[in-house]
Amino acid sequence: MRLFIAIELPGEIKRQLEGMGAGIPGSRWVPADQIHLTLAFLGEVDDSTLRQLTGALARIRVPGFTLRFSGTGCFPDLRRPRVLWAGLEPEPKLDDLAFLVREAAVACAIAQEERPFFSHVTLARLKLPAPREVEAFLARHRTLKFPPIDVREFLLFQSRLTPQGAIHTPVKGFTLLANTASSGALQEN
Ligand code: 2AM
Repeated sequence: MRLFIAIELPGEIKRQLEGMGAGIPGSRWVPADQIHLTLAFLGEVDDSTLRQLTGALARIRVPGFTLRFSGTGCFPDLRRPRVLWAGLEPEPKLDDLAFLVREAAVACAIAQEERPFFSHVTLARLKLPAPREVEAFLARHRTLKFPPIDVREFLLFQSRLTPQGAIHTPVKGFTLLANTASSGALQEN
């Protein structure tokens, strides 16, 4: 199975993010049903590794937290933009969660990127260089804001690649701690 781990976003916000895309040549906008906040990309995972991984993910202990959208940006830079994204205000609990999720993947021998986690929601991938249009887009959405999102769980998703595009299906959800006083650490035993 081709898998990734992500935080699901409210449907209304996904529809608004999807609707932002227009007027940039060579851009492929992520459809609402594929918009999420990726914590880790896993790639192909066999059944026995999947069992081990779900056990490791279930042992992660991070309190729930609130996500706040903040502005837009692009990767790798404004000169050659390839990915447009919506940004999020810094949230240490989200960083803890991404760290622990990736650590769980590595413990199951699933390779992870060396690059540190940078929280973002991918909106579009650009096939052509369009720096001027991208700059106008970023200026237009500099103050992007949505109501805060209470995050109570993260999800393991299957991504099936089809000629019509990727189909994402939740495989299993993992509930975050209700107690906001505890810190992001793996439970002992
Ligand atoms: P991103 O949009 O945050 O980059 C599901 O396919 C998600 O996994 C994508 O939204 C993408 O997250 C990430 N992803 C897909 N293919 C990937 C790859 N080859 N390497 C790293 N991340 C990937």
